Amino acid sequence: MSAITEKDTTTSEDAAGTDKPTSTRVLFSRPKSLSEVSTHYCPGCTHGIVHRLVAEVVDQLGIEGKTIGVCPVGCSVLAYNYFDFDMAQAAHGRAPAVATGIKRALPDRVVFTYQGDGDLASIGMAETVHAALRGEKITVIFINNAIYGMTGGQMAPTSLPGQVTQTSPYGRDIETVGYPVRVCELLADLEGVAFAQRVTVDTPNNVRAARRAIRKAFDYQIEGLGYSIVEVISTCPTNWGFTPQEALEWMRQNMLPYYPLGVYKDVKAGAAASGAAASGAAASGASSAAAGSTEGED
Ligand SMILES: Cc1ncc(C[n+]2csc(CCOP(=O)(O)OP(=O)(O)O)c2C)c(N)n1
Ligand code: SF4
Ligand SMILES: [Mg+2]
Repeated sequence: MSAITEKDTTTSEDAAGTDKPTSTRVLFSRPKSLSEVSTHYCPGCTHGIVHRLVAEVVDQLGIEGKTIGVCPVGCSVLAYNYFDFDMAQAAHGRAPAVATGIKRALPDRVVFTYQGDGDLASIGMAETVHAALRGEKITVIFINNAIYGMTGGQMAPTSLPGQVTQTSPYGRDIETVGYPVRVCELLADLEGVAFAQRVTVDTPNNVRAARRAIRKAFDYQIEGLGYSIVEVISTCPTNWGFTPQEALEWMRQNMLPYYPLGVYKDVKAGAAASGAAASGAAASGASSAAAGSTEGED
């Protein structure tokens, strides 16, 4: 796909006396680390945005030759078709174990997993917690869309209280199935975790904040600081039964209050800062990301 460009408003006269633009400016182009193929994601699905952000960070760092991603089982099972660097495929929930093996065998590589909430927080919860406890020097990109997307909309460990899904037609009943898990809060207490941040991608500012978080998570891995995770509060318009626009609104109204945006652990900022950031995020919800996103572009 060719880049989208804008003609510079500065003009100069040519020989015939006609004003001609002197230059063009690139407004949008495909990151080098994304293959030139269309994705299979549904309209309004945020998986595609997050793919792009990961690819942009890999490009920024110039690490496409040493990056290895691990695909989950879920709607992003085909991520290896979209990233233009090495990828491996893990069985459902096992991405942290596969990433651990790759990183230990090839410590100079930058290794990340890309996992949905069913994959990471249900069948893969043990792998997740133990990889974090071991302080594996891997990065986890966690897509929390509060549902099992690929398999048709069953309840996930992250589905909200009262949320109607294929397997909770009367709404998630916490009396019988318990409470949704807050993964960043859970992992932040573990010694091996260097960085944990929850972001979303519903506005341009929040997209930029999400990219900064992903960049930081990769940086911390490269610096050997430990396990890093970025949780992205995401949409699944198809299984939620909404239009893309409605899905964004539902996410803001329902997910962000339960899953406050913010930094939950940052070993460089110190342990105290992480708790303060998290409780501040809990109080202010989406605004914490919006505030963070007023910083300049990386
Ligand atoms: C061992 C095993 N158990 C169950 C499944 C069925 N399965 C495939 S994808 C999936 C859940 C996907 O949901 P999530 O991880 O949230 O990803 P999403 O599609 O929402 O991005 C399940 C249960 C499987 N493929 N393998
Ligand atoms: S089913 Fe949901 S998560 Fe899967 S591609 Fe469609 S919108 Fe995205
Ligand atoms: Mg999911």
